[in-house]
Amino acid sequence: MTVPASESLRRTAEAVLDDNWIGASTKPSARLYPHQWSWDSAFIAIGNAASGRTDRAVQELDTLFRAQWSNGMVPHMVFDLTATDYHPSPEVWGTAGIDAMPAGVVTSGMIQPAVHALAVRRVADALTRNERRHFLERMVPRLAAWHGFLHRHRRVDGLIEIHHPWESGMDNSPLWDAALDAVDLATLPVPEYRRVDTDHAPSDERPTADHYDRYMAILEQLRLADYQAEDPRMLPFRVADVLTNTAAAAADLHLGAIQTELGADPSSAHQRATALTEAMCEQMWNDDLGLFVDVDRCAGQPIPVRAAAGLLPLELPLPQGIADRLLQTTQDHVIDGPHGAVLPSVAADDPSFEARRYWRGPVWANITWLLLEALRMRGAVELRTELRSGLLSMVNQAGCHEYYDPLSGDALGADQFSWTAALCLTLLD
Ligand code: 9WN
Repeated sequence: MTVPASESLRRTAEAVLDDNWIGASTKPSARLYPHQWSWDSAFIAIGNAASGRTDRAVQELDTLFRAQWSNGMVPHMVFDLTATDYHPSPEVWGTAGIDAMPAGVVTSGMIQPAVHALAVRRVADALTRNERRHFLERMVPRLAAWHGFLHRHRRVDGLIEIHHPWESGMDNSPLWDAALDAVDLATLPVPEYRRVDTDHAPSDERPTADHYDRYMAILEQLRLADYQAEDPRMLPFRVADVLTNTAAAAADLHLGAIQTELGADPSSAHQRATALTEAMCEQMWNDDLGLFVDVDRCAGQPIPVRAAAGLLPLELPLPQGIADRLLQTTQDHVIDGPHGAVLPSVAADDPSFEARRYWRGPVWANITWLLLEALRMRGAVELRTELRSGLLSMVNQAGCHEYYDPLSGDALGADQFSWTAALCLTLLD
C-alpha cells in the first residue's frame, strides 16, 4: 500500500496543532482535554519540530519544565486556569500550597511516561547549531532532575512503579483491572465528584463508573500524602509498568547521548538505563507469552494482559534471544485493518480486548509511533513500512482522532487530537 495523500494530511495535521495552541503550549484536544499534559507535550513538540515550527516546539517543552516540581517531578498536567470544563479540577487535585510545586503554576501531582528526553533530542535536531547548544544546556539539568526523581522516589526493588492508572498514560487499559478490583472501597473513601468526560465522548468508549470511583479513591490517598508518600508500599495501587520503565530506560540513554555531546559525564544516566533494562528482563519478561508484562506490586503477581506496550522494550538493548522473540510477537500482534496494518493497544485475541473502548484495544498513534521507532532501530523495515502506511491511511480517512477501532477503522474519542496530528507529521516525508 502506498502512503496516502500526504499534502492534505499535512495541512489537516498542522491546522489541528494551530487550533489547539493555547499561547505557550498545546492542549491535547479542543474540548475533552483543555490543559497541558506531560507526554502529549513531548509528542506535540516532536511534531512541531518535524514540520519546521521549532519555536513552538521549544516553547512547549519550556512551559512544561517550568512547572517541574523542586523534587524533580514533571507533573502529568499543567492547568490552564481559564479552562474550567475538566474533571478533576485543580481543587480536586489540591496541590495548591505544596512547597515542591513552583510558584505561578498549578499542576497535578502525578507523572506520565518519561518521553521528554527523546523529544528534546528530536527538537534539538531541528534547531540551528547555536540554538541547539543553548537548548540542550538548558534542558540537561531539567532532564537529570526528572530522571533522578523517577529513580529516587519511584524505583522499588529494581523497577519504577506507578501509583495510579493515569500515571501510565494508558488510563483504562485492562492491565489495571485486577489491581483496581483489589482497591478496597469499604475502607478507602471515594470523594464526591462529577465526571465530565462522558459529556464529550460516548460512555461506551470511556472508563466504567466503577473504575472511575476507584481512580478517585486512589487519587484521594495520593492527595492526602501531598503526592510524596514517604512509604509507597502503603499505597493502594502500585504497578511496575512496562511502558513507564521502557520510557525511563530509553530516556536515560537519550540523556546520556546529550551529555556526551555537551562534553558532560553520561555515566550515571547510562548506569541507570542498564540497571533498569536488566531488572525488566529479570522481572517483566514472560517467556510463555514472548512479551514483557507489568507486575502488580501489591499482589506480587505478573499481569498477563497482552498489551501493545509490552512490545516497546524492543527499543532497548536487549539480549538477542529476547529481542528476536519479541519481534516475532510483534508480527503476530499487528493485524490487518480496513486501511492496512494496525497495532491494537491490546492483542485482538486477548480475552480483555474491546475494539472501541479507551485503551482496551483501539489503535493509538503514540503507541504505534513508539513501536515504529523501535522497529526502525531494529532494522525491521518491512513491518515498519506496513505499520506506518496503515496508520497514515487510517488517519487520512478518519481524521486526527484520539483513537481508532482497529477492526473497522472508525475514529473514536476526541476529535482534532494533537498527538495524532503531531506524530503523523513526523511520518509524512
Ligand atoms: C487523564 C490527554 C490525556 C493523555 C492520556 C489519556 C487521557 C486523561 C483523562 O488524556 O488521560 O490523564 O482525562 O482520561 O489516557 O494518555 O495524556 O490526552
